Amino acid sequence: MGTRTISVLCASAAAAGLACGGGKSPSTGGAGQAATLTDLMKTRGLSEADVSAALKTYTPSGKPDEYLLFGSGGHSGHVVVVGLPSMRLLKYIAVFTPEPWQGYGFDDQTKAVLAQGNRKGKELTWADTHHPALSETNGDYDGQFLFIGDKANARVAVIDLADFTTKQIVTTDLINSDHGAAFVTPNTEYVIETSQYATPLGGEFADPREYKEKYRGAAVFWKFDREKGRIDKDASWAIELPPYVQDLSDAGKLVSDGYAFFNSINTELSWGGNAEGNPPMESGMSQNDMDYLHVVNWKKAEELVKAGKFDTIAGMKVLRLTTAAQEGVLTFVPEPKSPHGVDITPDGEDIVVSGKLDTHGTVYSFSKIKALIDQKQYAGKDPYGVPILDYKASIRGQVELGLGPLHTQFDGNGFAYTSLFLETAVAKWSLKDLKVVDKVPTHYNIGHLAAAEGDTVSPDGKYLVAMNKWALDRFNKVGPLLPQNFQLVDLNEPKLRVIYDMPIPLGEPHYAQIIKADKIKPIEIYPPGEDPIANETAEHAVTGGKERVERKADGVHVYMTAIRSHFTPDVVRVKAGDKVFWHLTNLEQAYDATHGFAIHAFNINLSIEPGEHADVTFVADKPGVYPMYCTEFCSALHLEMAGYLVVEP
Ligand code: K7E
Ligand code: CUA
Repeated sequence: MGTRTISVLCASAAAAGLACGGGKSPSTGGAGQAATLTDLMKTRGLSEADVSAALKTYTPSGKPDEYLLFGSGGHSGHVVVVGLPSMRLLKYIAVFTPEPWQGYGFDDQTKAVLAQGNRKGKELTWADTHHPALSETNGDYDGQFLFIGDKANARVAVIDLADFTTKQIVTTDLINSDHGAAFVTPNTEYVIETSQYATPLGGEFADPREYKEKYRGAAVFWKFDREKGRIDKDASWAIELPPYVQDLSDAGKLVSDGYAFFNSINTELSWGGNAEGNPPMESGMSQNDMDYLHVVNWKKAEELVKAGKFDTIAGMKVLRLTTAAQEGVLTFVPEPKSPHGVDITPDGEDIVVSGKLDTHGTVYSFSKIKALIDQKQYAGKDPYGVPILDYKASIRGQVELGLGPLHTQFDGNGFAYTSLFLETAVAKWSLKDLKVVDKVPTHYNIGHLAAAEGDTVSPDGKYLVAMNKWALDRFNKVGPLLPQNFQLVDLNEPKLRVIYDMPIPLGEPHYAQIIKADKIKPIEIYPPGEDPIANETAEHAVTGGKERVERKADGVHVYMTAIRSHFTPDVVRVKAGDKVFWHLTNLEQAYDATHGFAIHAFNINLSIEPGEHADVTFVADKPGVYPMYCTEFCSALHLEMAGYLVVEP
C-alpha cells in the first residue's frame, strides 16, 4: 500500500469526522480528545490492509447490504441468511427442525409442514441440509423461491422468499438419502434430487452382498408449480441409476439446457464390510482410475414418462435404467478418480469436474459430448448397459489446480474459482487458457465456495465466500467445538484477498448461493387473518370484537386476538381433560409488530407476525392455573401482555 491508499483512507476518515495523521500524539483517545485514524490503527494494531478491508465491508447502521447469501445450516436443518459485504447475519430460516423464535414446529400449521417430511411413519426433527438452490427464470436467480435438500433423509424443502418461510417438504421412499439436491433447471421446471448412498429402490430389504444386483441410485425430478409455489408430487418422476453413489449435480443452461449432470464415486460397487473381509469403503471406492459423469437428457426422460414408459415404485413414476440406457436418456463419460463437484459454466458449454484425489480440474465440452451422443459414437457400455463416451474425445482440457479441488464458481469475466480442500486455498483460473492466475489461502479446509450470482448465466463476480470446515485460531476459544468460518474474498481487485471472517456457529455450511438483494421483494405484513402455510385467510381467523370461547362437539375452541399490549380474552377457562383448539390472530398491521405466545407447561410457543393467524391444539389434561404471556418485547407494556389459562378440576 502506498500514499494513494493512505490518502483514500484519509478521505474516508475525513468523511467520518476523523482527523488523519497530523501532529497529535498517539493516544487511546483520552477524554475530550478526537482520535485520528492513525491513532486508531495504532491502538487497535491494524495494518493498512486491515483498514482497507474494514472500509470494504463496514456497512453503517441503517444501510442494507448489496447481496444476500442463503447458506445451508448443515445438520441444524436450517438455512442461514447473511448480508454481503457486511457479513451481518440476518436470519435463520427454520426448515426441517423446530425453531422456537419463529414458532416453527409449535403451531398446527408448521407442525403439518414438518410432518410432510416424516419417513416410514417416523417423526424427524433434524436434517442434514447441504445444497440450497434459488429459483431461476431464464437461468438467472429470480428471487422468488429457495429449495434445499436433506442428505440424511432424502427430502427437499420449498421456501417462499415472499415471507422467508418454509411452505412444503417433499420426500419419496424411492431413495433413502440424497446429495445432489437441490438443483434447479433454468426455468425451475424441476428441482433435482439425486440419491447418494444406494439402497434397494422403494426401501425394500436386500443384503449388501446383493449390492450390484439389487441396490440402485435414482434421480428425482420434482415438478415445481410456480403458480402455486409448491412442488407437484403427482407430476414428479425419477430415473433409476446404477449404484455408483451419485454425488453432486448441476443442471445444464443455455446450450446445454435440457440436460443435467451428476457425478459418481463408486464404479467399484464397494459396499463396505471391513469386518467381513472386504476393504473399507474409503479404499474400496477409490480403486478405479475413472468414475462416471452421468449426462442426463431430462427433456427426453420427461417425454418418455409422459408416454407412459415408467414403473411405479413407492408411488413414484420411475424411468427404468434399461429404458434410460436404450433411449439415450443416460450416457456416461469417464471422470478422474472419485470426483466431488460438477459445475456448468455460465454459457452452458463447459462442465467443470474436480476430483479430490486428483490435482486437476477436468473441463468437458458439452458440444463434443452432444455430438458423440447424437452420432451414437460410444466407446463401450457399463455392466448395466449404459453407453460410455470416450474420455479424451469429450474433454476440452485439464487445468492443474492444486491439492484436493472440490467445487467451482464463475465470475462472468472469464474466470473460474475452485476450492482446494487439502491446500486450503481458492484457485482463480482462466476458462479460456485453463491456467491458474492467482491463489488465496483460506482458513481452513475450504469446502464449497459461492460467488455473487455464481450459478447463473450472468454471474456478477465482485464477491466470493469461502466456506471453511475448520476455524482453528481464527476466533476466540469457545470449547472443543468451534464455529465454522465463512471468509469473504474480494474479487474487485486484481489480487484475491480475504477481507472478512464470519463465524457460523450453527452447523456445517456446505453450500450457499448469493443473490442481488434488490431481486427479493418480501412482504412486510400478512393480510389480516392469514395462514402463511396455506397462503389464504385461515379458517379460524379472528377479527377484533369477535373473540370468544366456544364449547363444541370436538372440544373447546378459543378464538383469541393479540394487539399491543393484550390478548383477548386474557383469562381462558376450560375443564380438565378438555381438548382445546386455540385460534390466535395477530391484529397488528404494523411492520415488525410481532407477538409471541407461550403457555406454561404445554410446550406451547407461537410467533405470530403482523396479520398472521396460527392454531394450536392440545389436551388440557391437568387441572391448574397456567400463566400465558407474550414472548416478544413488543411495547412498553409488554410485560402486561399476559393472562391465565384456568384448567378447572
Ligand atoms: Cu459438503 Cu456439496 Cu454436500 Cu462439497 S458437499 S464440501
Ligand atoms: Cu406482545 Cu410482548
